[in-house]
Amino acid sequence: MGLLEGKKGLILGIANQFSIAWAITEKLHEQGAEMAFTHLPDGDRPKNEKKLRKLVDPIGARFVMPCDVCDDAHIEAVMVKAKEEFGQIDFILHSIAFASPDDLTGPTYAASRKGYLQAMEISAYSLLAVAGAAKKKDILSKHSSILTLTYFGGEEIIPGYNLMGICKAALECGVRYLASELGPDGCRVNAISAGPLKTVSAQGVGDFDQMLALYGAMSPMRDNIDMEDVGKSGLFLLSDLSSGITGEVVHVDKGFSKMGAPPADFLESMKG
Ligand code: 0WD
Repeated sequence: MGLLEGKKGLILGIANQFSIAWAITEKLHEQGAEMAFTHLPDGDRPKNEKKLRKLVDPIGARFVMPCDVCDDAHIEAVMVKAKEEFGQIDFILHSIAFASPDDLTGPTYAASRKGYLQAMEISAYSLLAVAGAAKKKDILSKHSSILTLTYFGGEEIIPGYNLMGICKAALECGVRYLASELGPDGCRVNAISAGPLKTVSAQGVGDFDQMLALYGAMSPMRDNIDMEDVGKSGLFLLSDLSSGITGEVVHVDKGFSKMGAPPADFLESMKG
């Protein structure tokens, strides 16, 4: 029997097959989870819905709905549908972030007020909004788990991560407050702080290839993570295997964030 047999959940943030949320979804599906999915609303051409359906229809998506997390009515509609379809849910995966390139690529002191607010709304506030809407509809089961995705640039300075680092700091703090507020209902809230992975969102972050090279050379494992690594950790945090863990930011980064100085072989390679 799968780890998630009989468990139901919502997945927010699959853009395509390279999305982190898809890697986690595949693991959840292997373990028997039943899931529903949201995508960014489409304009005239249904490309987001189409890309998502191509992935999730074959694994038995219970429903697929548009949801712009900037719109409370969209979030509410998803929760209403989830209640109709599932009654209660056992997990929510929030794998969403956005900052406009104009505001992301410059120094943080040059970010526009509007860009800052938009990035914060989509990348940090949305977790509170989604968790709040689920609580209001009373759809979280007594042993539920909410998981979001963050990055080390929210804890320490990562040149190029800029405004998104500020958003991730807020998101991680939100994880802790939500954990304390939803804990009495039996709901756990955690984040995975993932090492760099080539996805659509990652393309907006400066010097991405250099970052991959740095992780490969400097991390304790001298390696980068892959989708399998993040998928398995997502499964762990959304399942009962992590029943004692809440309010945590779990680093899935081959240990990069634990290094206080470069290892000797890295320094040696700099000489050559
Ligand atoms: O290296 C990486 N890729 C890392 C990503 C390292 C560490 C953390 N992360 C985080 C990201 O910051 C994000 O929070 O993981 C999360 C997922 O990122 P991803 O899988 O790298 O990115 P992607 O496949 O682009 O999915 C993010 C999605 C959006 O995709 P697009 O490409 O269409 O922007 O977030 C969704 C959208 O599907 N999204 C929204 N969903 C609802 N409402 C909104 C919105 N307003 N804006 C973006």
